[in-house]
Amino acid sequence: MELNAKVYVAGGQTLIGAAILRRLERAGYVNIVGKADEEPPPSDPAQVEAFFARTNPAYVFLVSGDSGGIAANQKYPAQLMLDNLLTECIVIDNAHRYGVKKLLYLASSCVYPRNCPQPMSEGWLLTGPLEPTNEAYALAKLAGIKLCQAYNHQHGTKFISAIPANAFGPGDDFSPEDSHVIAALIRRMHEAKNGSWEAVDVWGTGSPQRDFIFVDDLADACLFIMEQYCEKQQPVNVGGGGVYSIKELAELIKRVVGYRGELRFDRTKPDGMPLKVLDSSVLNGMGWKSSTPFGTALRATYDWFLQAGQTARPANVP
Ligand code: GFB
Repeated sequence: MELNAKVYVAGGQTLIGAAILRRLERAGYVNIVGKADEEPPPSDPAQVEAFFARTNPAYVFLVSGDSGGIAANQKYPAQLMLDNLLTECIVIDNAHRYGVKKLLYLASSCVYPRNCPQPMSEGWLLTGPLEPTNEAYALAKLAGIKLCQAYNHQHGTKFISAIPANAFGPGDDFSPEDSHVIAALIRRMHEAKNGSWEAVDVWGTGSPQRDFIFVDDLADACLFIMEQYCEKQQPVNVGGGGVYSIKELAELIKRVVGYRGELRFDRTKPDGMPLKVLDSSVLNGMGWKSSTPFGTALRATYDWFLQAGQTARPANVP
C-alpha cells in the first residue's frame, strides 16, 4: 500500500475506523478519501456508489456497521443485522465494480460457535451453533466474510477478512446500557466514585472470560494485515494477547478509576459466551503482536473518557 495510494476507511467515525485513520495518518498516508463529513452513509447505495465513482479508492478498510454490547445485541438484533448486511453488501459490491485493489473486512469474534474449543482458531468457523445473545449480528458478520470470499471466487478480487477480539479504547461508546463491558464499567465506576456509592453492579456472574484488544493495537494490525496478509479464502484472527475474567477486569478498572466500593454481581443479567479467546498464532507467526500493556490501555481509555467521553455521542446504536 503505497503512501500516496487512495485509501478509504468505510466506518471512519466508529471506534475502530477512527483508530485506523489515526494510524494511517501517523504512517504518512496523504491520500485518504471519505474522512469525516465526506464519508457517505455506508448503508445508502446511491451515495456510496457516487462516492466510489468520484474518488476511486485503491484500498478499502471496511469497518462500518452498527455494533454494541450484549444488551444492545438483545434489544436491537434486527437493526444490527440489517445495518451490517446492508453496509457490507453495498461497500463490497462497489469495491468490486470500481476496481479496488485490496479490501480488508473486519468481522467480530462472535462469529465463532458458542461452544468452540478455546483458543478459537480460524478453522472452527461454522462448525456449531452461535451464542444466542448475538446470533443476528454474528450471522451478518459471517455473511460479510463469505461475501468477500464469494467475490474473490467469482470475480478474482482481493478481499480479505480479519476477526478481532473485543476492542476498546479512546473514542469508545460509553452509553450506560448499550456499550461494551469496558466502557460501561469505566463509566459506572467513575459515577460511583463521584457519587460515593457503596457498590457498583457488574452484569452476570463475573466468570466469563474475554480476549480484549486495545483499539490502537487493532488499527496497527489492520495496516499490517492489509500489507502482508494475502490468504483470500481464510480470515485471520487478531487477539489482544491477554485473557481476563469479567471479575478480574472489574477489579482492574476499579483500580484505574480509583473507586473504593464493592462489586456486586447481578446474576439476572446475561453472561453471554462463557469463554471467548482468539488463537492468533497465524498473525503472530507472520510477525505481528499487540504491544500495549492492558493496564496502560485501560488508563488511556479512562483518560479519554474524562476529557471527552462523558459528553460524547453514544456511538453505534439508536
Ligand atoms: O462487552 P460485552 O457486552 O460483550 O460483555 P460480549 C462482556 C461480558 O461482560 C458479558 C459482562 O459477560 C457481560 O455480561 N458485563 C458485566 C457487562 N457488566 C457489564 C456491563 O455493564 N455492560 C456490558 N456490556 N457487559 C459482544 C457481542 O458480546 O461482543 C457483540 O454482543 C460483539 O456482538 C462484541 O461481538 C465483540 O463479548 O458478551
